[in-house]
Amino acid sequence: VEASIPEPQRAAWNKYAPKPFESAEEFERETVKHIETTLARSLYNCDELAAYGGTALAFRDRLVIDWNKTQQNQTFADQKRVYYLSLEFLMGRALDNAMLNVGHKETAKQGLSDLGFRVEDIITQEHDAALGNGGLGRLAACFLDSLASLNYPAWGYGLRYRYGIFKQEIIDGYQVEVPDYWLDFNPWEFARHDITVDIQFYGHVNKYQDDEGKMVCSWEGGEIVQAVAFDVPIPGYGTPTTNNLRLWASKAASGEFDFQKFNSGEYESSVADQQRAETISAVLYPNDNLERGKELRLKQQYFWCAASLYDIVRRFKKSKRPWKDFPNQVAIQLNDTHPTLAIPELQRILIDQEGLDWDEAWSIVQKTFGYTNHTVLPEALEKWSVPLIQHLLPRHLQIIYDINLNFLQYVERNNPKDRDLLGRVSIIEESNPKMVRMAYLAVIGSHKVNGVAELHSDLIKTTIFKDFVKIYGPDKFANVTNGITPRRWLHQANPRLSELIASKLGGYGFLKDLTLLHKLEAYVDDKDFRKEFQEIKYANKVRLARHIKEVTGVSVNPSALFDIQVKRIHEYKRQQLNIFGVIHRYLAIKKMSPEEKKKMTPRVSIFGGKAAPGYWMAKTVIHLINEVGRVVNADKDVGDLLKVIFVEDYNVSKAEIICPASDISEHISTAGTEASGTSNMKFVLNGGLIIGTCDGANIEITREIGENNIFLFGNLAEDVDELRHAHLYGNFQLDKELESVFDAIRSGMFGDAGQFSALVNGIVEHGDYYLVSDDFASYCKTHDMIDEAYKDQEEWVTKCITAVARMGFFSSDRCIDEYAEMIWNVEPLQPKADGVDGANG
Ligand code: GPQ
Repeated sequence: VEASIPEPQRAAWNKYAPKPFESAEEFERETVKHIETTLARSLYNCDELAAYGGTALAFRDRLVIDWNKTQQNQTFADQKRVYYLSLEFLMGRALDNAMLNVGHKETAKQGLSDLGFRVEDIITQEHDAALGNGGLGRLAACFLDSLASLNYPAWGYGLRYRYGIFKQEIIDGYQVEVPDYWLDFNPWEFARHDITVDIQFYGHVNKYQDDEGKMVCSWEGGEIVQAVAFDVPIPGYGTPTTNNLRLWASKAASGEFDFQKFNSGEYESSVADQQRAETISAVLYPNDNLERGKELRLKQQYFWCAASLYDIVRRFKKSKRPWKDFPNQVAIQLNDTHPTLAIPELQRILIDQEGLDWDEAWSIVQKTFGYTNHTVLPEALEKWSVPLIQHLLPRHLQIIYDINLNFLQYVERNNPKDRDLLGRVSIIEESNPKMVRMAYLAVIGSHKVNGVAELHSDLIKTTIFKDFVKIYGPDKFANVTNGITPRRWLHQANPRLSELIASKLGGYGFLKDLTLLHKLEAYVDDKDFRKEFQEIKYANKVRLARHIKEVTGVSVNPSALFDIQVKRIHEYKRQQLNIFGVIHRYLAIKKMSPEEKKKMTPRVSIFGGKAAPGYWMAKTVIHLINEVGRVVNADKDVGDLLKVIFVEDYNVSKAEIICPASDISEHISTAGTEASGTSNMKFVLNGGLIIGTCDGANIEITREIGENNIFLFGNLAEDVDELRHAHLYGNFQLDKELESVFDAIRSGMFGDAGQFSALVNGIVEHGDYYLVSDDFASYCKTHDMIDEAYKDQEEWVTKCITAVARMGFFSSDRCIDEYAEMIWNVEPLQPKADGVDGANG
């Protein structure tokens, strides 16, 4: 209240309060003004990038007005808020989404055309905000969109990396990583240089008696790094609610830039100190489903958790409520274990700084946090070495030990006969060095733990958290099946399909309530509807074919069956199964007579995805795909019957072109390994069918759309252990067809065979951990069925339309309502026209 304009002057203020543009003419005035003044460009110096800048700034102005009102409204309403802590937010581009959510895309289209530009060209000038690796980061972005669209008072908290996920170039068939410096021009963020938090590292713990004779701990010494807030507005669709994503950047603390050193001529080393502080938020770790235990990564995690909690606690304290109200005002969701340090950090704040008793504090902590698990893969479960935590965060290590002690005593009391249990569930793994098991800490410090698809949520209860189900009972564990935002993944990515649906459903209501799609089933036999549906798919394939031609030089026939697998390259996702299947197909075509060839369904096999820079096997798979493409695409015997394409640098904006263009997409992980998958949902929602294993959300997609509308194959999760055992100890026979594929690779058909030997040997000699051989026959057979099914275009389009109509469940709006009710206990807050009732009156 201190900093507000005094009552008598408010009339003057309100007279000049910004008015958002409404007409094309007003849009043009705003845009030209921004180009000339904010960007300092002119009539003679305005390219598409500058036009993008002006347009973005004009829309940003509108966004900011709503954003300010939303924040005022939320502050005054003073109700419970959600804080979504994620190390990754894979946002993609913002302008098109802002246009959709703010409205006025048509206005901008008209205005830009008056100025000599096309809105589609302007939109593609924007650099993707790629602060994430894959599904986990994109889920966080979809959730922010849904939280705002449903009017939940919610903030995201993350890191402002200077370098997002690397750009991928393919050079001579190999992946090459290029740094992604994306902040040259970013109109979507606001630096809040006045909102900073000092973050402490290293040092030691002092224990002493306070005035009342109570023992207290204080963490002292070490070094300080400053966190600076950067805020990004997150507009909702069909509502003025505009939430905040707060990203922290690291900076040397003000005392750190050492003027002593500076004056004594050690300028360089004082600047070096500064740079060292800035490296904390410099780069996103490019690993997906893998943790490597690097000190800088732990520093990132603590830096971000501590800054976010300081901010959340500061906001709560303004309300002057008693501490026991904290969990009624604050829900914090941990996106995987990456933010688990927030648990001991909140406990530390409450006991060391606010003087609460341990038990009182711990009860607040447990009620505040919820934890989402996104994987059961052992290599992805975070463990940090005790000596490292001791060194970097000495007080937190003590608190973790105390949490563990209390927990183990509780377990012991309730399970006095089970001696092994204590060792199994201890937060501390008794290895050398000892390790802190972050997932256990997250389970113990939260009131709810959820998986991301039904199978996955069942699996965590029977595998990694089995003992915890026994300790806490099953109700602590829940499922929230993932979803995607239909705004970006239907309307923006596939505007023609969205328009067609709207024309039948009487408007765009389905973008707010995706279950309305079920009404499309009434049109499944409608001739005109079917024809237009097919035309749209064809046009989307033409659009992708054009992109492929531009970047690879290869021409593909848009009438061929487009078979797409785009996602991070990982052995468990089994791109190797796909490319072996492609080789099998190629060998078959080579043996065909002209008559047989005539009966073949022409195919384009499209791959895309990044490999972690240190993941050698994944890089080998990329290399093999490119080598197969080089041979097959040049083979005159094959022609249009088969093309193999690797689309380089798969990211959110490429996905927006690729997902609407598939006939079949591949979701073929070894059963039990893919927690959910979300691109499966994007492809089906855009009118493509899928081939998949009984894994992750594929199972629920099947239940929703019907098993006649999906191509399932392969072994089940419950059989995986036994099959693996058989590979290692049983009498295992390699699949014969797969053997011929390996022979072809070994013959040098796709270049130097030595390059691919590890890939082949992993299956032939080293136990085939991902069961490629076990699933190969049913995979190939299923692809043959797909060829046949595709020949009957009438039946095919019936399947596609039916599937789209039944995808309503997979909206991220449904997920967010489930989290809100089951985990957060928060209510939406209806926006008010002026931000606050009566505040301007
Ligand atoms: N996921 Cl642990 C990631 O993208 N990165 C990770 O490090 C971990 C999980 C994915 C998971 O593999 C997918 O199956 C999920 O659909 C996705 O998280 C969102 O839950």
